[in-house]
Amino acid sequence: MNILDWNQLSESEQTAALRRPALADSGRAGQVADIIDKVRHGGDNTLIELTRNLDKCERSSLQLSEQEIANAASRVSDELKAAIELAITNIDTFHRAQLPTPISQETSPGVQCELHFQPLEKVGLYVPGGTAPLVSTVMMLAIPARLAGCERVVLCSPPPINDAIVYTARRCGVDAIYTLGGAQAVAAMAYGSESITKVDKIFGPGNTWVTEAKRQVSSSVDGAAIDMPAGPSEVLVIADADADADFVAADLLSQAEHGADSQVILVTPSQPLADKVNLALEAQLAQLSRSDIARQALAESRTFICTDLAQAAIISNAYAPEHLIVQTADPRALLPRLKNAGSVFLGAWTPESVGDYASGTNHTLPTYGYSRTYSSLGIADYQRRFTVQELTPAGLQAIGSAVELLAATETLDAHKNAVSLRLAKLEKSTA
Ligand code: HSO
Ligand code: ZN
Repeated sequence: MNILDWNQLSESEQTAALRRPALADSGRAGQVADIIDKVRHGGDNTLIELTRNLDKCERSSLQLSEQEIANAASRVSDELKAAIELAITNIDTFHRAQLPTPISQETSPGVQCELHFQPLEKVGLYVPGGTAPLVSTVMMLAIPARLAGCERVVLCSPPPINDAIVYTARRCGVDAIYTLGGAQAVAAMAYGSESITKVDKIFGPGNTWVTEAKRQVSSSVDGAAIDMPAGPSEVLVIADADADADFVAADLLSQAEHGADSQVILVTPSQPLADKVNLALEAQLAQLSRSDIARQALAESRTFICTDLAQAAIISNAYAPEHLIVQTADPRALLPRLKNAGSVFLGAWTPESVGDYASGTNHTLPTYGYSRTYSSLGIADYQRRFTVQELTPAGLQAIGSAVELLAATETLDAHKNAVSLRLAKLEKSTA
């Protein structure tokens, strides 16, 4: 990785060095809009035809039958099932703990204000296929959906749908599984078809077709909401001189292998550590099946040499990474200085991989700097909150004149009247 001395860079060079590569306009907006339009009007027939033409898969029904689900499950090894069970237990435990408690608060005597939570009724999950079948993503998306209380949870994944994805979806309580991918899957979930449920919100990662389709359906009133804006995956590692260079390199590579557009950044006050990490990267790259992808990602990645860990935190905060790994002697001491990270991994024994799969936290995280304002996926994303209020006559008498005055100040007479009429009636009845 290219090593840069942070303090030798001008302010504008520092800003440029932390800038993510521009997201190439996929140039697909028009094609995606066409697909969405076709699906809206043509329903299942169009979906079957698109699956035949785009995925080279011939099916008369998009939904997996019970028999197909059972067959897929029988092909998953017991060992993998046990690993899935362990991950499910931890993800369930951590997300269950997030279930919110309603609030009921008397703000002044006779004025009761409440905050309630309600699950979204129907949600759609998208799980990519391709070279890396993301079984873990099924758990990360479906477990909170079920815990939040969503009534219907459906899942789309492109053909040939991976057996472990099917098994995990069923195990996590997904109601219907469709072999359907790309923009057509997003369109089908957003608008519904004869066999596919129209959902309120769509969750999950995808390629540029999926991302563009999610963007389009979420900006249409009768489409569907989406989880968060998408960008390439990224990690920033803060490491001190005594960090294990092999561990640091392994963590950088685990992110780099996701895609050629993944970004990985190392920030360290130690030049010797930076050099050791570069050597370790070379050695480990040689062993990776996806070394081509990782190498491309590393070409766009960099190491910054900084003054100390306090400056490392400032650099990380400015970048706002999706994942932040802290491999220092006392990682927790740095935590109060850390802002804007999607998920933080403390210490040498906490690789990002554990959060990707099985520690219990969600691996669906804001990327591309969105960690400044967006949060890691959780129960809250599958629920809506709303308020309830109820006043007694005494409660209205206590705050009524303030409301009247505020309404009058805004010259909104009808607002004022709604209170005045009632206060007058109360006065009459007590006179
Ligand atoms: N690191 C990815 C999630 C993932 N890793 C899935 C492995 N499988 C984005 O946070
Ligand atoms: Zn990962």
